[in-house]
Amino acid sequence: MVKVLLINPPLSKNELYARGSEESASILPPLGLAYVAAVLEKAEHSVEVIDGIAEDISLEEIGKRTIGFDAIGIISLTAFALRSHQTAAEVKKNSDVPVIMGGPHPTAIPFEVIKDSNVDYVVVGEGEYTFLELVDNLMDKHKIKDILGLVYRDEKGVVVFNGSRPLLQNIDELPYPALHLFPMEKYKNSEIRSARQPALSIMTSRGCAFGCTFCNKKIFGKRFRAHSAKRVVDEIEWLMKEFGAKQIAIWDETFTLDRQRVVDICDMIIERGLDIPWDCATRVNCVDYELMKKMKQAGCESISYGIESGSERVIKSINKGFTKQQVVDAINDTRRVGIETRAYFMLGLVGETMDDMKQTIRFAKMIKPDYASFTLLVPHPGTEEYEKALKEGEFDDHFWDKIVLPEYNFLEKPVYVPKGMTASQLLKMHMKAYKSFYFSPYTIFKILASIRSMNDVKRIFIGVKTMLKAEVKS
Ligand code: B12
Ligand code: SF4
Repeated sequence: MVKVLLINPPLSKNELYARGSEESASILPPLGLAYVAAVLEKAEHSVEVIDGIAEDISLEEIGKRTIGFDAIGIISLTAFALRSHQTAAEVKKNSDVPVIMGGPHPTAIPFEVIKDSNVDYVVVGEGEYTFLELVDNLMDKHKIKDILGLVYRDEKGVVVFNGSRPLLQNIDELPYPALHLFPMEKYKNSEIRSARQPALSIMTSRGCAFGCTFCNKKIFGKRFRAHSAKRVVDEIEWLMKEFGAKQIAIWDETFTLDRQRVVDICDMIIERGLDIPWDCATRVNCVDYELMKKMKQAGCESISYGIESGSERVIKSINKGFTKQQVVDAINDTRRVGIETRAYFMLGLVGETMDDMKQTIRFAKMIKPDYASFTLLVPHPGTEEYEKALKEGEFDDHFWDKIVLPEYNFLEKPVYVPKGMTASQLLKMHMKAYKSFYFSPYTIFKILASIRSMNDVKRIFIGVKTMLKAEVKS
C-alpha cells in the first residue's frame, strides 16, 4: 500500500473570484482529482486530499501537511499553473517525496512543465491508470519506462516520454469519484446560480468531436465516450443519498450530443421519482424542442450554451460549426419549454475587431438569454487560438509563469489583446458588454419580475454588487 496525497493548489479569494465577486462564485470539488483518488483507493492505496481552494489555506500550511507520504500528486490548469509549481516547491521544501503533476496544463505542454526540478513526473491525458501504474511501480524504476502517458527525467536527467496512453474505452468501468476524501461541507454553488445547497457536480461523458479553436481537448480527445444512462442516474441518486445533494450540475461540455442517451437518462429520473433539479451545458445545434421538453420534465432548470460571438465571420474563424440562426432557434426553444438560458460569449478573439465585438453585444441583447457571460479570450497552450496569437508576435507565450488568472470575467489586464486595439479599449468593451446587457430595460424588468422570495432578492443584490465593484476598479 502506497500513501498518496493529492493537492488542489490554494488560490486566494482575489485570485479565484477577481474583483469583489467573492459571494457569487461556486466552489465545487475538483472531479479530476476525485477520479484519480477513486482508482487509487480501489487498488487499496491510501489516499488523502488537500483542496487548497475549499480549505482556504496558505502554501505554507499545505507544505506542513505534506510530510509522511510516498507520492504527491498536484493538479494544474493553465489559469493557476504558477500556483501548482509553487505548491510543488513547497512540498520539496518539506520532504523529498516524488511529485507528480497532471491535468489540462501539463497535458498541453508536458515538456515545459517537467523543466521544473520540483516536478518528478508529468501525467499526460486521462490520468487515472497512468497514475495508478506509477504508484504501483514507484519502487521499481525499471518498470517506469513502460508506463504510457508518463513524462519524466531518467537517471541521467534526460527527459523521456513513454508515449500516449489510449483513451479509456468504457468509462462505466471507472468507480464513482472519491468525494468522501474531500471537505464536502466547504463546497457551495454560486448563490447567483442557485439557492439550493449543496449542489454537486457530475461528469457524464468525456471527449468532444467539435473543433473550436480556443478549446483544449488534449485530455479526453475527440471521441465522445459516455456513461450509460443507468450509471448516470445511479450516480445522481448516490450524490443525493450519500452527500445530500439538492441540485446537480452536469459538467459535460456537450451533454446532449447523444440524444437517445439523454432521453433515457430523463426517463429513468422520472421513473425513479428523483426530485432533483439539474443544469447542464451543450451546443445550440445539439438540442431540439421535444428533447428539452423531456429534460424539463426530468428536472432540468438551466442550459448553458457556448455561443462565443455574434459576428458570423468570427463564428466561422473559431470553427464553432453552427449558425446564428441555430443560436436564435435554440434559445427560443429553451425559453419556450421553460428552461433558463445561459449564454457564454467571448471577447478579444484573435483577429476580432471592435465592430465584431459590438455585433456580439448586440446579438446577446437580441437573443435575450436569462444570463449572459462575456469572457476575454485567454489563448491556452495546446489550442489553435494560442498558435494564431503567437504568430501575431506580441503575445507573451509564457503568461502562466507570471500570473494566476482571475477565474471569472472581470479581468484587470487582458492576457491577449487583438491586433489593432489597445488593452484599455478591450477592457472598456468588456465592461460595456455587461452594462448594456444587464442594465437594459428588458433585463431589469425581467429580473425584477422573477423575484419570488427573499433569496431571489439576495441573489440579485449579490449580482449587482459584483458588477458595481468591477466597475469601480476598472
Ligand atoms: C467544470 C469546469 C470548470 C469549473 C471548475 C470547477 C472545479 N472545481 O473543478 C469552473 C466553472 C470553475 C471552471 C473554470 C475555468 N475553467 Co474550466 N472546465 C471545467 C470542465 C468543463 C470540467 C472539469 C472536470 O471536472 N473534468 C472532469 C475531470 C475528470 O477531468 P480533469 O479535471 O481533466 O482530470 C483528468 C486529467 O486531467 C487528469 N488529472 C487531473 N488532475 C490530475 C492530478 C494528478 C496528480 C494526475 C496524475 C492527473 C490529473 O486525470 C483526470 C482523470 O482522467 C473542463 C473541461 C473538461 N471536459 O474537463 C474545463 C476546463 C478544465 N476549464 C478550462 C478553463 C480554460 C477554465 C477557465 C480559465 C475559464 C475562464 N475563462 O474563466 C476557468 C479557470 C478556473 C480556475 N481558476 O481554475 C480549460 C482548461 C485548459 C487549461 N489548459 O488549463 C478546460 C480543459 C476546458 C477546455 N476544454 O478548454 N472550469
Ligand atoms: S468548446 Fe465545447 S464544443 Fe467546442 S471543441 Fe470545446 S468542448 Fe467541443
